[in-house]
Amino acid sequence: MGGETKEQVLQKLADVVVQFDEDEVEGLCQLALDSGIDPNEAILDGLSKGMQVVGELYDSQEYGIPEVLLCADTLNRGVDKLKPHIKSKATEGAKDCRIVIGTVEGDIHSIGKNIVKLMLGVDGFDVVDLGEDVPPEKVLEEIDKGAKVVALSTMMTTTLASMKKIIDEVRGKHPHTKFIVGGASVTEETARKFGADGYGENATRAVEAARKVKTLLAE
Ligand code: B12
Repeated sequence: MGGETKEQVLQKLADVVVQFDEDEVEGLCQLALDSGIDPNEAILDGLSKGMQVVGELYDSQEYGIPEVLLCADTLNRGVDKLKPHIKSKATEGAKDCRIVIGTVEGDIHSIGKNIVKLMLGVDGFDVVDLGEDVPPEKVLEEIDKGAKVVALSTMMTTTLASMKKIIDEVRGKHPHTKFIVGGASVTEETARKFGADGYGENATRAVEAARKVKTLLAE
């Protein structure tokens, strides 16, 4: 590993996002790959860890929106570099399970949702991304096309009500639809209160929740 431990390389990946060093990120991702680090881990324990620090810097007003956006661009460039190297784990039957994912109405945060989308895809699920600011009607259209699982993300407390609205409206028409939810403003307790079938505080847990929900569908 050229003298560097795995922890050091992961730390560098986190730092490059915090420093929004777009010119360095691809080289560091290559270093991670050459060092034998699992690209999944490089995303979750490297690049995403950096974005968490960015969140703290934003909260403490050391970073403003322009810096945060540059950090997000850096993270996305790194993810694009690592993506082709992720080996699909292909959970059995996952490709027959379509998951509709989106960030709820009123919320435009996409970074966490996109990482969850990527990891669900890697696990073999057939993922349809509705993007951000998604109203209930858009979700309903996908349910009508055959999706049975919906994954909803929100980062803001002000948009938690939109999450509940989607769950209630979809369940009103399609009571058997399964929901998994997450995002910084969502807790396990909120998920339970909203009647969601699964919750994940990060992308790894999101995949675990999706696998569990898939088995519920089979019952
Ligand atoms: C990046 C960011 C932005 C970027 C978004 C860029 C983009 N393309 O996404 C920009 C600058 C545009 C932005 C804008 C705004 N933001 Co902002 N933003 C953030 C910030 C700094 C980081 C969020 C992030 O990307 N984290 C990194 C990712 C990897 O983590 P994550 O999103 O949590 O995702 C993980 C998990 O939550 C989970 N997960 C996520 N989704 C899902 C879904 C499922 C189904 C599952 C199971 C799991 C799961 O897995 C993910 C991967 O591990 C946070 C601060 C913070 N501390 O979080 C504020 C924050 C979310 N923003 C906030 C606010 C208020 C805003 C604005 C209203 C600011 C403004 N005044 O204009 C606008 C929003 C406009 C709107 N209508 O949406 C607040 C929300 C406060 C609240 N509690 O309501 C925060 C918390 C900052 C703060 N403390 O004030 N923001």
